[in-house]
Amino acid sequence: MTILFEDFSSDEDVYEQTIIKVVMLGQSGSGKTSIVLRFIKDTFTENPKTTVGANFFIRKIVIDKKPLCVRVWDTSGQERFNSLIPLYYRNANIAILVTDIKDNSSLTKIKYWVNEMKETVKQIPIIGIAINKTDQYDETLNSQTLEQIQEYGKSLDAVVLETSAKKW
Ligand SMILES: Nc1nc2c(ncn2[C@@H]2O[C@H](COP(=O)(O)OP(=O)(O)OP(=O)(O)O)[C@@H](O)[C@H]2O)c(=O)[nH]1
Ligand SMILES: [Mg+2]
Repeated sequence: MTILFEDFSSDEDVYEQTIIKVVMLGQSGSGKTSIVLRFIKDTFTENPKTTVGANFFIRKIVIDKKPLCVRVWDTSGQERFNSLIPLYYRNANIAILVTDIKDNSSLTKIKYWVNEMKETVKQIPIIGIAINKTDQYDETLNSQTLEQIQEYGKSLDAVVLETSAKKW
């Protein structure tokens, strides 16, 4: 499979034809915004601002010569915004659940969102799990969390990827 990235500047009509709606979900600090900014701008910041509510990003890509317009809703992981999140996952084609390999509680948070989606949406989005911050992986400290997230991903039949927004 070939994936090409292009600037979102021209031929918008063509790219409006196939739209993929993606929602980022996961605990505050797990790296949702960092992954999105890596995807959109190929940048990384050590101290980004925490997301307030949700932010919208857009990028067109070409997969196997097929142009796609990817629309990403990057949501906040802060509890105070929990009531807003269904607005963003309700119409999504893909939900990317982001976990932090160093933080077992980030697994609890994605389980929470999967259960919420199952209870409130007729057809839940395709689920991808990002096990993020793998550049900081320490086998002694983090292998159990890694295994638990992988097992959970398998139980959902989800695509599970080990990621680092910092070291691409
Ligand atoms: N080492 C390392 N740090 C990362 C990575 N991804 C994100 N970070 C750092 O983790 C912190 C939180 O990242 P954010 O992208 O703001 O996390 P978020 O999930 O968007 O957080 P909220 O907006 O509060 O929900 C920042 O200091 C990032 O620089 C990664 O892959 N590796
Ligand atoms: Mg964020």
